Amino acid sequence: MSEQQASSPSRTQEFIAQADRWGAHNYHPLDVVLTRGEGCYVWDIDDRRYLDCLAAYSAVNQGHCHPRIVGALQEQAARLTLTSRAFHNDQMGVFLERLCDTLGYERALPMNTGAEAVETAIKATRKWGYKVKGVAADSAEIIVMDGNFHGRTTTIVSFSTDEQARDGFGPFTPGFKLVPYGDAAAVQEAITPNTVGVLVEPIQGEGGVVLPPDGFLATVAQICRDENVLLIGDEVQTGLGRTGKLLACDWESVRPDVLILGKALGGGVYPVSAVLADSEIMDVFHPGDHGSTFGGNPLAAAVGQAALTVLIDEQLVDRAAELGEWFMGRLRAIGSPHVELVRGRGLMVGVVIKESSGPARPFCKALKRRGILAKETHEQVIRFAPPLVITREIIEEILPEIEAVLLGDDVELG
Ligand code: IF1
Repeated sequence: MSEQQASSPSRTQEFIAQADRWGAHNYHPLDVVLTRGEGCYVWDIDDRRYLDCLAAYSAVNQGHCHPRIVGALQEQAARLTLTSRAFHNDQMGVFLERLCDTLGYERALPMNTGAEAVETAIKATRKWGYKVKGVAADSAEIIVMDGNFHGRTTTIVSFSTDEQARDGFGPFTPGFKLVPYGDAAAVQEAITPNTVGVLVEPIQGEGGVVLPPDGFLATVAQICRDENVLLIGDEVQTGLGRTGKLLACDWESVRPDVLILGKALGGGVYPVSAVLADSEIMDVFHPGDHGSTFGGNPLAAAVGQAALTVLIDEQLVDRAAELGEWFMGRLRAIGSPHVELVRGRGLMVGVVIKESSGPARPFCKALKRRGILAKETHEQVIRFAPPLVITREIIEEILPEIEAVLLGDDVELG
């Protein structure tokens, strides 16, 4: 590097400094400035290519800038983007019918972000508790799991077990009961006459790609049926093919009473989320009860339709199932002394780094230097969750790089 180069900040450093100067410091991103995305790949401002193994936390299942989804966005954006729900539009009903048909529910309530959909599901469940189950006013309880992640609103962090997610954000919303994730007996034990719902992620993503014991979801679903309690499935991250099934709940043939979708429902180009339920639950909502400026807007509806079309037409669910199992097998076969275990379902994979080898972040930094973007979660876990359009060839191509890093090459251990 020349003297001049060494002294003047690189363009990457300039972009990072600008974001740091003008933005709130609520993230600690890797030092990479991205400018272009296509399929499984993204490029930084110096035209270096990276394989994206995070897929915006499963919001880019269909790959970056999928032409059919971008095309739908462009076509609709040139015609009608936002009407508010004060008026009808010619896209929302078509999208909601498609969504309900695809997922097998009678009704859907469209929102924008995952957290808004989670909040909507909480409101629907509480209102069902009061108006249908007959729970006394303002006494509804929803059972939630240790290690949960459902978004960042003050009500949602009210039941987080992550201290940082709560620090400084009280007072908190009451009406939630924590039980250990994966412990169906504890769910049974926590139920009272005021229990209206159980909110669960089929696999805990941010919790570190944690799978519950086999049968947990099915047992909790049976408990909910027996106790007249709604099972609320948060499939914002695990849904829409990520785990090798359309929904992660499908692995145990469990049908949540209230289903929450987000992320990939927007095809990686626009925030689209939704809550799905049958009429007996969804009809607790009456005009004026709930809503959102952008919820169900024609642009989101057009993008959501295209996102579902691509998912189905390109058989991304089956691809995640086939490639995921094979990929995890190859990662285990590396036999790295730094890897505790490899866990996951489909293309939602967690590589747990041994405490003795230090945190996962240095491994992610080494992966970045080798053209692979992955993100650590909860200190010890490297999450591999590429777009579902990835191919066996692409994985074969990057496996040597992953192997070198997992064996500690170029990693600041400890
Ligand atoms: C960030 C985590 C993942 C989710 C589940 C609801 C939501 C999420 C199961 C809320 C969102 C995102 C949030 C995003 C990073 C990412 C994340 F690290 F924060 F925890 F995926 F694990 N339910 N998860 O995973 O959806 O409101 O964000 O649309 O906060 O940086 P949202």
